[in-house]
Amino acid sequence: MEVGELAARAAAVLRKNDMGGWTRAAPNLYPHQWSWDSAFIAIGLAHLDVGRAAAEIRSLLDHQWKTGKVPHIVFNPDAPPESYFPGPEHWASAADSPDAPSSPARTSGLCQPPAHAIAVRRILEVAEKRGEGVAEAREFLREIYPKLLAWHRYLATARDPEGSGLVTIFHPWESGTDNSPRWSAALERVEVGEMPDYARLDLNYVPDPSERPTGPEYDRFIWLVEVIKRNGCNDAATYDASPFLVKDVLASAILVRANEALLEIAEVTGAPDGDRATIRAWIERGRAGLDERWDPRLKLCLDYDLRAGEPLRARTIAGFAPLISGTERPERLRALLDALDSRAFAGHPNLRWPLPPSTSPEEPEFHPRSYWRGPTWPVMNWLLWWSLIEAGEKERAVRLKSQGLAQLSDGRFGEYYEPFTGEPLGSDGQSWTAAVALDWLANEEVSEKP
Ligand code: 2M8
Repeated sequence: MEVGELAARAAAVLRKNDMGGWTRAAPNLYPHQWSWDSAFIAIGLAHLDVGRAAAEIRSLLDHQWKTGKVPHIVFNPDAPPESYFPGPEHWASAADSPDAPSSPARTSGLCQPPAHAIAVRRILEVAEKRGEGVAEAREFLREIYPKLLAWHRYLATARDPEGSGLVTIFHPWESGTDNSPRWSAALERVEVGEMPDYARLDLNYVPDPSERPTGPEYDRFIWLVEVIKRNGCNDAATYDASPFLVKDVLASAILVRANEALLEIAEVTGAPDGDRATIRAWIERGRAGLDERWDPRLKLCLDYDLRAGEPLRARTIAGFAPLISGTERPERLRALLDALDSRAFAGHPNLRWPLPPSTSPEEPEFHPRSYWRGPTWPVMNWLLWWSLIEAGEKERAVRLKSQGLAQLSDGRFGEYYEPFTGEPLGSDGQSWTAAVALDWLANEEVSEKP
């Protein structure tokens, strides 16, 4: 498909999923607003309408918790109860928490990787590049800065009481890579207790169950939600009680870059020097924390299980965390690029396109159709492309982008793709897939009005 046509189709996906000021993650499978999806969606929207991109982030942050937490889902009040599980009814106790937002729409009690400041800065960058909406974008940065600062402070404190620089998560959903083998060993240690029966709804929309998490995984997911609810969605209590307590290197790497973006936002908005010193310290601590989790044999960074006191050894896309955060060590960048090019990732000879699968095909738990256990995710390709540019690896970045666009050239904007056949899997018309396509295409000097 010709690039103008692809951009027009991507814009149409975002228009179709636009619920009036916020965007559902997918037409049927995900009828609500998801936190990190919104960040990528805003990046795509910036090329269509700066005001609408700002509204995407604003509407999410309108539901920020009093602790600074940005909820992983803001529920669509008009979505029928049978559309998504666990929905607002299941999370009703989250609304009862003294920390919950007073906004009328309900939220989940979890959070997701903090890509939002990266998106906010990009809204201004895109406006400046296009010469349109610059004043509006700057005004938005001023408005949103305190909320972003509170969000990052929450992650640096409530989610890192050890001061390790790494984000602690209480649930695989908080990682955004739900059924990744990253979490297998930690999940196996979780014993599911007594809880009410539940019915999954995701398989109503994705008929091939091999594309979604398994039943035993879902039991653990729902049990962990139960534990968090029983602890009143209170961070300190959940920290003490949750059988799943891990340091997430991907979220931590995104936080490092988000803090860099926040520092620039602080410059633009003239924030106090004290804030800037704090943000700089967070960046330093984040990079140092990731350094500690480096595995020289795998040439990847590993998550850490706080309950078992050991690293979680699985070769997944999250292992590229130091590439995403940026590293001051040239030899580490070299090692990461070698790993990326190797048969374990984008160099595997049977791939349809040389794009890194979410889990290494050499990993025993690799499954080419199963969600975060193998398929290629366009949003991850975007993140790696952007990270390669930040690392000064422009040629590689150009190659990755052109392969990433080739993958999307059928115009279906799948949620994820079978890495060997290129078949789109999960949901079609996935908002963040369309959004990253728009950002890539705009960098090809193509833009479309909504
Ligand atoms: C997927 O996760 C949700 C739970 O949060 C689900 O499977 O129901 C993940 O891919 C996650 O990263 C993403 O934000 C969400 C919406 O696209 O879907």
